[in-house]
Amino acid sequence: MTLARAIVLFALSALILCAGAETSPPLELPIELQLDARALVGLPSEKPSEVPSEEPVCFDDQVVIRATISNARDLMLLNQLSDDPWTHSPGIGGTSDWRISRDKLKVLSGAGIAYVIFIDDINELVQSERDRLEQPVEAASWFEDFKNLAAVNAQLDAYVAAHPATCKIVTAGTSIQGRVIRGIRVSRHPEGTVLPGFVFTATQHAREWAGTMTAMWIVDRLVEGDGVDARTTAIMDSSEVFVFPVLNPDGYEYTWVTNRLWRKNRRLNSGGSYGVDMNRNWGFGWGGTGASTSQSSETYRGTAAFSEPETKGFRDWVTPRTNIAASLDIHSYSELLLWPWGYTGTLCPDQSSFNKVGTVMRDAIKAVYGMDYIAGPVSSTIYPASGGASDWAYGGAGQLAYSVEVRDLGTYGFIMPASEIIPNAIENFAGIMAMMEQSLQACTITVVAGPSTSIDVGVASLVRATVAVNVGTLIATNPVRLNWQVTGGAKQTVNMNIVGGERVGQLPAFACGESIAWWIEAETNFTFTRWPNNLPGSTRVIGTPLCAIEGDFNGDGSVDAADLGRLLSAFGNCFECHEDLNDDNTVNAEDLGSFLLLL
Ligand code: 0X9
Ligand code: ZN
Repeated sequence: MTLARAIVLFALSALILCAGAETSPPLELPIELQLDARALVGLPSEKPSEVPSEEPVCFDDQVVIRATISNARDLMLLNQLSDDPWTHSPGIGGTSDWRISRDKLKVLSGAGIAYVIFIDDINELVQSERDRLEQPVEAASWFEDFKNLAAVNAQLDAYVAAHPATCKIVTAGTSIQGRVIRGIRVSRHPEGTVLPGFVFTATQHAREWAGTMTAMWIVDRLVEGDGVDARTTAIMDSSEVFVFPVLNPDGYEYTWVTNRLWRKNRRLNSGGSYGVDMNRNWGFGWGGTGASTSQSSETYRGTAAFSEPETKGFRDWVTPRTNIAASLDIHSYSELLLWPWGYTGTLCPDQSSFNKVGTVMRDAIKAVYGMDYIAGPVSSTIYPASGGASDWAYGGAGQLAYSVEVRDLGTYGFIMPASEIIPNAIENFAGIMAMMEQSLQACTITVVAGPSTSIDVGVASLVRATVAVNVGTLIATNPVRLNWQVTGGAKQTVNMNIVGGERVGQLPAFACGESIAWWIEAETNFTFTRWPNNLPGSTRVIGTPLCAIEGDFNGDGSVDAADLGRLLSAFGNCFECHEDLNDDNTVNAEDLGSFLLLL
């Protein structure tokens, strides 16, 4: 083949590889600025409908810049010049990243807007990633390169097949195009066990592929580390973990097939444009600042809170799972660790807890490779954004809800090199472990006084404990509870009231030969902590001596009126209880008759 012919073929293949203008519509300005911005450049109030392209979208002659926004005019101008802000709703006085045609750069310069080119040829980056992914190479690890939806789903199935005792597929509804929103439950305990839960979600924003891989890494580390690594084993001992690697499956598929830089879901809006920004559609503070009412906007909030089947499906899956202590919604890029609120600049009621746990997470991330994630509330750390997932997960579902923007810092943005998948996942998993460990230590329960292994028959025992709250706040009603269970009997609970700075409760008197399991629970707005160990089913066991004299239920050495009282109050069904003298599992007139002969 001659060189000329090769060049022609190459050019043709490039034409076939992708076609059409890019389809991402520009970000809308805040509502109050929208009309002015449009009027400024003589645009109508709504943009023309997007024509969906079947061919892969090209990004010819486009660059990604980081611009310094000095005033509202700069922001309006960038919104008019760029079809795709990569960092959203940038504040005045800060910098933000934009994908923009190279020929528009001179307009920016002319307007005195300072910028730096971060990605000189975004089309080249997208095309070379595409070429690479079309020719998959034999890899040592599943995590060596990005994976499409089918591969993600197959890998979830593979985890279940390899670890059937700990992994199970869970589903949270169906996308607008009918794809099932799949997740995986990882736990050593059967479903329905009372235990704290954690939820990890990724890829609400279709193009944020680094998040998908980070979520899959969580599953991988949990199943591989269980029984091998002490900290992972401890998490598996005490909790259940849910991972949903792709919350926006339609959008994700679309980024693999058609438009690598697609962000929203794939709803066909009434005006003909596509997509609702799922992370503006959640129903806590929905409809406020930092979300657009314009259908074509990259931050379009949808027609109502939870108008989208993806957000609604996930809400309906989460709502009954009140045991979920903490969650993390994974995005890219910018290396930020964020918490509520996004919809308002006001600090949330649990700011100090979010800050405390968030700081441990940030430090854990940094300890791995020195990456310095900035941690803080969404609104003040990046920008106000209403309708975000973590605002709902905290405000609507009571979780210690974080979101993270993983690597990088803009060098490649959404097109993160494959070589960064594993390091990025490793450092974020360190933060995730910290999040789970901190949440599990929500309260420190210390027993000051209580029965030891054996107690006297017929004597009540006092339990005194101190409860220090580390994360969250104790719930208003009965937050600290003393529980016990006589072998074969039903669980009993009393509230532990505050007496002199301690929590005090009383175990009742037990009869001869009874064995009792007891434990303490402290409940915060996020989770509950259990003593003696913070593990499902953990108890302290005590016993009573076997009484020598039949009918001496309280073990005081004589069969008397007090024992008669105990027998009468035990009337009814009773499994292996002492008062059941003829062992027929009921205390009734027959036992009374026998007892009267013993008096
Ligand atoms: O704007 C967003 O939705 C997120 N940034 S991104 O570049 N990935 O689009 C930030 C989300 C912050 N979290 C909440 N608003 N809850
Ligand atoms: Zn995102």
